[in-house]
Amino acid sequence: MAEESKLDRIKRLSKIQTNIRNIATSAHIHHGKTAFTDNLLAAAGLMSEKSAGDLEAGMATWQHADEQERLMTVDAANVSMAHVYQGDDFLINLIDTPGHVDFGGNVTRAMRAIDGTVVLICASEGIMPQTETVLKQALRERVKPVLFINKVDRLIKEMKYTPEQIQKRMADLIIEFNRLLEQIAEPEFKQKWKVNFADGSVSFGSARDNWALSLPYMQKKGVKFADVLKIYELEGEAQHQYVWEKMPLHDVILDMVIKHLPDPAVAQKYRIPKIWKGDLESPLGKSLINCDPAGKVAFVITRILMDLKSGREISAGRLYSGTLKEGMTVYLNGAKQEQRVAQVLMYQGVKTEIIGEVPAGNVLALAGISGNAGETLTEGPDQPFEELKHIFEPVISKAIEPVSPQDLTKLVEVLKKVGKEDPSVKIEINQETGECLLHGMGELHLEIIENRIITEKGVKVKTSPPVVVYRESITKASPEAEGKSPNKHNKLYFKVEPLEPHIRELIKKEELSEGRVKKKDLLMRDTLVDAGWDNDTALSVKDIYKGNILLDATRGIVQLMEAMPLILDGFEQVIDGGPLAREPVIGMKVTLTDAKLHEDTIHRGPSQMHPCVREGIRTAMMLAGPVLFEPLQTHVIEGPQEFTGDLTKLVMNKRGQILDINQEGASVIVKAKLPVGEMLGWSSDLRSATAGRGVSSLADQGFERLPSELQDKITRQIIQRKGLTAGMLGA
Ligand SMILES: Nc1nc2c(ncn2[C@@H]2O[C@H](COP(=O)(O)OP(=O)(O)OP(=O)(O)O)[C@@H](O)[C@H]2O)c(=O)[nH]1
Ligand SMILES: [Mg+2]
Repeated sequence: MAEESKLDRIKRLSKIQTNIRNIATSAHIHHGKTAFTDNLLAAAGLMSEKSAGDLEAGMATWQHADEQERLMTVDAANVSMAHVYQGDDFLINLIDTPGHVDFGGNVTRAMRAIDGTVVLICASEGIMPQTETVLKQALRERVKPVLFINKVDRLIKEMKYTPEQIQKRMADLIIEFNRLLEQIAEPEFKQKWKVNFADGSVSFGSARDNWALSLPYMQKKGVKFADVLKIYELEGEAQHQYVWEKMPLHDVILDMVIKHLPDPAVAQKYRIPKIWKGDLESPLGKSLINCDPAGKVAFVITRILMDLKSGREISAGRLYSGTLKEGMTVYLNGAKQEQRVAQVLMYQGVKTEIIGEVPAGNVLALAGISGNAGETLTEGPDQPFEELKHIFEPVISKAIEPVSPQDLTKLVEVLKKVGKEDPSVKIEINQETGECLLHGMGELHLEIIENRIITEKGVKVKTSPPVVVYRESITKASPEAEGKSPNKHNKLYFKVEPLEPHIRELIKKEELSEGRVKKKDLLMRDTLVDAGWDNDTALSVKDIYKGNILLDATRGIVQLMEAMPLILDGFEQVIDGGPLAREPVIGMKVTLTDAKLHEDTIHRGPSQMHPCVREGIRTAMMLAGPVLFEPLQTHVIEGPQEFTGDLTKLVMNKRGQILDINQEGASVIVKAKLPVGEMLGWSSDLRSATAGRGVSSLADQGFERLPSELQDKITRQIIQRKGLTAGMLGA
């Protein structure tokens, strides 16, 4: 019999749900995710074993030149491979995620596609702020973690630890990891998902040197803890031989992944109720819970790639239910259109291969479909999955323009593609002036995007220096304010007031879902009543948009139902650009108190209703103590102790606030909150303040009121930069 090809094997395994694991790597920047992924690919015969984890030789998952240049992962990379484990064949669909926070949106989206993740921590650096963030991202999607303590070679070679000290260090890291998990996880998983050394849900090793161990594996193979030291008494081929025989990384990791991470059918039972809010008793609901290949199709796009050579659009994602076949027509619930699946692809290593059809429970890719990341594909209109929302928002912007003005149309086209490929960048194109704005997560993010537009998309562009994105909000309740339609036939009355902080928190934590409320939402009512609102107010919510709420307190106005979609449009327009400087609005509760509407729909179309709503809400806002909010970031800064003074000075000079100072060995760890507006050029400032030895990582981000003495100055700056005129501002 002819030997089964690698592709046929993947095809065969894609149908055996119990033998599939959909997983990712999650970690703080540079803790070794890609070296780890390379190791697994090499063992599956999908890349040369010799260069696995060898940075200079190039990581197999790095598809863009900038990743090799900067030696860091930017895009999440999907790979699939088959492994034999204890005589049985398994399909591992793995997503290697980036560690730099600017690319954290890719992590959020990857979590939707998978069920389990290997969290890596560097044995020497330990748990870092970003470890906490990635764990949050995983648990939010009910993705189960296992732990790999990487870079143990550093404890041996650099820190000269004894085996006892190594063991102690690992025990401490496990305790710390579990404490974190207990803090973040939902009650149901707090205990269940703790990792431990004894059962093999923790392993340790060195992805660079291709070895790993876990307790069950050591027992099975008769490897002793002290054998770890022997690795580093050997060199080159002898070392390679030794670890390959006694403790090959892939074998130990597969042991951990296959035993402790769920197959798709097991995972969907508890993941679906969290990420899909439809009726679980409906046919689709049942099929999703059972991961039924014979059920109706439900696929979520988690990543869009434009093929560098052909320019073809590929949509990678997860199939939760049904079977996707080439030629099938599917419905995109976000775009509200039908499209035809031209090809069904699966990954083999880093490449996509045409496969014809794939059943539920797999990570795969489609050609012929053009949607946005987060889109739900079903057979005909159906309940979509919950929105994929990243924990941080873009806070840095740059204006971008083509070097030759005749390239503007091309640039606009390219920007639309860029926005699709990377939903963490927000593209704003002013239709009248042709001005294009890029909003991104940080300076590096925008730099990478700009370079890719030039090198990969072939448009020569220039950009403005980066500026910070502010927010507008209000400080007190307003009296009722009126908005009139241009034809004077319609009048709307609004009140605005600050939204209670605990309600904002509920929206942030997604316990209150954003979106327009079409029919009575009892679940939302209960949540709001529990939070202290009365029943009627809770039932009057019409829209939750970007952290703001619109309530309808009117009674018995005949035409209001009909006019409501236009009123919500107008509300959302105000939220996207407030009265002070057209910056986005946060933390506001708007109440529609009364309405006088023309009987005839002709007199209350969008061109009448939109300005009417905008005028009403913006007038109310101007009477409610409007202020600018600025983005602030909490950073954990680490440097040698002798630089403590320089570090605190640096923070103070940037209007920063020190939250905590701790000493750990020879290092000082400063936790500080800094305004993003003062942080442009932060990495080089930090380097010069600490002779290149300080590092900082982002722990949190939020918006706070800009100090009073800066309100006018910054408002004027934004107005000038945007070229806004008096007539365009205020109400
Ligand atoms: N000493 C040591 N270094 C390692 C080990 N694994 C990875 N590295 C090094 O750590 C650096 C980062 O490795 P990567 O695999 O790119 O880490 P990553 O987590 O994918 O990085 P990002 O994707 O940019 O967050 C490289 O210099 C690797 O050679 C290890 O086990 N031991
Ligand atoms: Mg990487």
